[in-house]
Amino acid sequence: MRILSGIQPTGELHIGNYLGAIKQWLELQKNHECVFPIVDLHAITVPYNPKDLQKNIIETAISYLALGLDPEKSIIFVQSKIKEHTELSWLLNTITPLSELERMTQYKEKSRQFKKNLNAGLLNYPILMAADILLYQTDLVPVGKDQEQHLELTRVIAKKFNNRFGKTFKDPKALIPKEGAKIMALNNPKKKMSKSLGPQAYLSLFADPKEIQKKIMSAVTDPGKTIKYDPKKKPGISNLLIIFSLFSSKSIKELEKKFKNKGYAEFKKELVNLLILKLEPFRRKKKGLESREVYVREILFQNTKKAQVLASSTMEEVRKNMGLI
Ligand code: ATP
Ligand code: LTN
Repeated sequence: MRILSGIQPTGELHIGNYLGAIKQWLELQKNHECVFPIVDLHAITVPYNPKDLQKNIIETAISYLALGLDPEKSIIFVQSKIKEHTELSWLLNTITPLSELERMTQYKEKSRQFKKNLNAGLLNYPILMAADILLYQTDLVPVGKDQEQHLELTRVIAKKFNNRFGKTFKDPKALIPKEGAKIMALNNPKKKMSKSLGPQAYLSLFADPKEIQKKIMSAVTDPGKTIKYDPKKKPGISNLLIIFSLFSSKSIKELEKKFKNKGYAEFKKELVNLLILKLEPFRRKKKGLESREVYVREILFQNTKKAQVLASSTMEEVRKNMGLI
């Protein structure tokens, strides 16, 4: 099976990105052909600074390697290096209903957030994402819950194309984890943890012990004292319970029992210790790679060549089927 998933180089990767997506990637790369573009063309649909973008692209590549993505097994590259992504995106534009794009939740949210910079790219964002996926004849797309709607739209686009021009694309499916598909922000457990919500909202996967302590101890919790999983009434502590459970491989039930007569502070202290232990290897590995940018760029370069072969092959078929010379 072919697996594909992307992350925008918009800042530091956080535990939400890991639990929702990257943890699955690490499992999948053991037995499947995986393609992991760093989707820089998606990142420019919101206001950004070109210098920061360049830095973030390399940072994301370094982070991928530090987290354990293996460039011998998985194809890690920068989306904009393969022109076929934009080419296919344009072609898919011509068959995508405007009404589908306008009802996308991410578009509605981001267009509210960036009222002053409402560009067409933000609306067409899911078409570029569909192009990423369909270009590589993807079977499975491991993502967090927030991307489910975009995946459904990708399938609609693929079906429409295949009906109109003959079978060209595979029908890709979303792979969303049962637990951890939507980790909430530490400073506001009613919002999704996001890179773009600012550093108080997320815990970086490369945070040092001091930062882990500060962020977790000050994470917003709920009135009351009991450590109980109840996302509606106790969103703060429920979010921390999910994080604890997924990093410790203990069930939520087990944790509720363990912390039955204990308060939030004690629970948080144990979570801090757990996260220090689990995140330490990531931080160590990233530090080592930071001084090896030439090596990282070489990996991206070599992997781009592999991606290019796959992308060119699909595009040849697409052009032929659409009647382009
Ligand atoms: P941005 O703030 O720039 O939109 P983000 O932090 O929301 O960034 P993305 O680059 O949009 O991250 O997402 C990368 C991957 O991580 C996607 O598969 C997405 O579904 C997943 N993901 C993002 N945030 C979370 C979260 N809070 N919980 C679980 N999965 C998440
Ligand atoms: N829209 C996604 C990022 C993304 C993606 C993809 C995910 C772009 N192209 C292809 C999976 C497959 C997001 O997380 N915001």
